[in-house]
Amino acid sequence: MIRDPETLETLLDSVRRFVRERLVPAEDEVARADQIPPALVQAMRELGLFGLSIPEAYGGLELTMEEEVRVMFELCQTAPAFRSVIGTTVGIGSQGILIDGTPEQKQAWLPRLASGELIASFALTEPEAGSDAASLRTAAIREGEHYVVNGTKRFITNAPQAGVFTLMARTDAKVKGAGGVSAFIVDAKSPGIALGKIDEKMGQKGAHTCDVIFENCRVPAANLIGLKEGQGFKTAMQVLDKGRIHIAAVCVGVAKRMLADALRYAIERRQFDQPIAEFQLIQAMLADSRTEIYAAEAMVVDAARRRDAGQKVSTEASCCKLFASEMCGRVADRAVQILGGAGYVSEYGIERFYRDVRLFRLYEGTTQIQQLIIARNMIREAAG
Ligand code: COS
Repeated sequence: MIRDPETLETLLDSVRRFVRERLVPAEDEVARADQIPPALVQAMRELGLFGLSIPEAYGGLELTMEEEVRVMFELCQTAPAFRSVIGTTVGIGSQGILIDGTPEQKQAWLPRLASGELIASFALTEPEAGSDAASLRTAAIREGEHYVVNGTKRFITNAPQAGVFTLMARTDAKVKGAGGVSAFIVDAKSPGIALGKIDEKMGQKGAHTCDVIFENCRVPAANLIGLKEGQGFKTAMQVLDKGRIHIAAVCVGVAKRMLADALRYAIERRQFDQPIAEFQLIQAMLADSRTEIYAAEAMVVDAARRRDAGQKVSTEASCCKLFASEMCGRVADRAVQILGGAGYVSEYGIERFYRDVRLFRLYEGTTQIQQLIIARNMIREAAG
């Protein structure tokens, strides 16, 4: 749903200009330094990017899902590490509070997230609980007006910068699966939280992940999301339903950029006395990429509209994440192929994108987890 086309177009224009004038020129330096310059983060705050999905009542822009994905199509036509700065705050880090938090919890945290004063991270994954998220072991044991948290979370995006974590922990040790999991809002400055060393990743330099270790960390009982135990897994799954549409939109944006670079190269590069874009085998790669990007974009917009209409979109979100992330991998591979030797050397930037986009098929649920969710939902629906 688009509420006001003119306001949205103004925002999209500002984002396009920001990407073109500030982010694209900084791509190489960010990759080299493994750091996003603070001035760019500040510019993102000023553009309102941290508050895209947060209601206006809490200082955000309150974009609908359709508006949010359209912003991602534009913002992501550059190195995906830039999106990551705002990604967890716009998405998985804040949405648990928004979806299931009490009015007091929303009031306490959302305004500072919307302004970009605080960065939110989502702490679900553990060393022994990745795809099987319901098997998580981090314990949160009630002691009076607090929960005492012990355990380790792994690969937590933006943890080194986080001001607040949405933490999934087991409040009932006797309940082994999803039913024993609760979600908490945890102030990152709480005593008893330590960060592991920053992970050395294949790509997306500038976006940081690390372990978050909780050792007798006392979290106020008032920070239990929704003040209800045992709801945390469902909260996390609803957060991921939205997150997966968001990531699919990110994939579309990055794929558009890679294809634009490949097309420009194919038009400029001459072999056998003509631009390589004239060769049909190159044209096939360009055309297949354009077609798949169009398909993914149409899927993402459709899923976003369905979510805006209040429909349950678990299946559609997984379809989008699966198709768009795999599509993005194929487009990256073709872009390297079109650039040939130049695609393999750092100077042209395509090899960086090739490494960056590999993550899309892994995080917020692997391709295989999306397949499993889609098929399970189909079987469930068929059973009525
Ligand atoms: N919305 C609301 N509730 C949901 C839901 C959703 N999308 N998906 C599941 N649930 C509920 C189920 O209805 C069930 O509740 P009941 O017990 O009341 O029926 C509960 O949650 C448990 O669900 P389920 O039985 O499907 O859990 P499983 O452990 O079998 O599997 C998968 C769940 C595999 C789908 C889940 O663990 C998953 O998504 N794994 C990947 C995790 C991931 O994406 N990690 C990335 C880290 S974040 S970057």
